[in-house]
Amino acid sequence: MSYVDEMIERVVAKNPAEPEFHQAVKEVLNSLRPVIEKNEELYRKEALLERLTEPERIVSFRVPWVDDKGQVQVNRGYRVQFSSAIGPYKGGLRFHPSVYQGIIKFLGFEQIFKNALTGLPIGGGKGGSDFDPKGKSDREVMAFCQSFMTELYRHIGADVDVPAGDIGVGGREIGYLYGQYKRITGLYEGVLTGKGLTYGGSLARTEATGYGLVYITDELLKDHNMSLEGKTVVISGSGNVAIYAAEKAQQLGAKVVSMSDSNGYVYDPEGIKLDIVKDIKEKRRGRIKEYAEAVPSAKYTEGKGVWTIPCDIALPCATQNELNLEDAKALKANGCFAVCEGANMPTTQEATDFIQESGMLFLPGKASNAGGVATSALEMTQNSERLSWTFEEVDAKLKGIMANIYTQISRAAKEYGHEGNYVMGANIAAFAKVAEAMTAQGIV
Ligand code: NDP
Ligand code: 2IT
Repeated sequence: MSYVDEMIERVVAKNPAEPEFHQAVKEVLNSLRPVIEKNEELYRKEALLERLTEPERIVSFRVPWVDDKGQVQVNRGYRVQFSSAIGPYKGGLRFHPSVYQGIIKFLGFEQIFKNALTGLPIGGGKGGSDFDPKGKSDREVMAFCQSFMTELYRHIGADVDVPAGDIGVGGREIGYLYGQYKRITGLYEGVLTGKGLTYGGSLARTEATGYGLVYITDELLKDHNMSLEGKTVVISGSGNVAIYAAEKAQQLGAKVVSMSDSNGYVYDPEGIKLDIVKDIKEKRRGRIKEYAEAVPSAKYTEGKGVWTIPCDIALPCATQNELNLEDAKALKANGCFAVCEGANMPTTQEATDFIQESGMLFLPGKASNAGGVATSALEMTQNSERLSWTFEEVDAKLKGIMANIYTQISRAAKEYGHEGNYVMGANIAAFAKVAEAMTAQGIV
């Protein structure tokens, strides 16, 4: 049996009941086949793939807190420190009721490769909790964050492991987490990114993931002699990534006609008015349904179905496996020609295969959403030199990083005879860097 097939069997057997982790590992290993086959003997001897798929460390901990009624609640917290081959562990924290070890491991595994593509010295990690911030008061969120950090602080540090936001973790949560870290350790250091601008945050970090997604989509289109100008775009989600993807797409001349949340989606043929979405989501923490109540041209539909809206370009920016084979077929039938992932693994494997086989363009999240973590790394740099760069400086660097990622992944795909297969290109280019660093550092 080939080394890759052996490894896939081993990962499934050793990590039972973690389907998202299996899915992420299979996608990476399957696309690495041509590289692994070339060096099979060496990699087997070094157990490179065994080491790559085994996290360096996982911590799981109790998070007790008191709700507004005086009732004690208990959640479970996680931090997966997956790989420090190319730098300190780096990756977000997700607070969502669906969080369990398998989700954090899939995200941490993806993060290794994504971070490698940024060209910056950051390793792969991820963490979070099954805590649901939805409907909680600010005091409850603070109580949870303080309790979470009271355990997490001992595992992290500016040169050790630097968490940030993800689903359910935005500026408010990062603030509470940072305050508690500082209180316990007495250190004012860049231990978290996505911080507020008054206490060490970087300009453009809030916008970075969404902007970066659109910058690399623009690179992809340019390479295929097209542009965003006049294109119709459907975006799922209405959180941090979705909002700033919509903003940049509009700035570049596209028309965004739809956004969603876990309850349903809105369709606005006149183009989404982002100030209204921002007011609902960023200020009032409301539901996307309220958009249709405020905008007469918009229609709200309960449930999934955002991918049935005709568009040229689809940007899934909500969560894993939100775009399945049926959705992909609907997009294709309606004339969509490009799917670029803003979320982590939003497209199922079957849908990805269909999209690629049917000749649509496809950018995998580990390349196309890397602008967020790249800008986090720029925040770390600014914290280390105790300086703050201007918005324009950070944005220009982000744009350069996204262009460089596009060049790397398209070149790697071509080199291995799979031109236009950016999944293979991303995995191969990222693996080359991580594998070289692992080999150089010996058996650790
Ligand atoms: P937010 O919490 O800001 O927004 C998440 C959005 O996705 C919300 O609209 C939410 O709807 C929706 N959503 C979440 N879970 C589900 C679900 N199970 N089903 C349907 N809709 C869902 O998160 P982000 O925008 O930060 O993250 C979105 C995606 O982007 C995630 O996959 C994340 O891992 C990825 N990502 C984020 C980066 C960042 O910098 N923030 C960087 C790179 C990737 P609702 O409010 O109803 O829950
Ligand atoms: O998935 C991701 O890359 C993030 N949630 C951002 C991680 C970070 O450290 O900025």
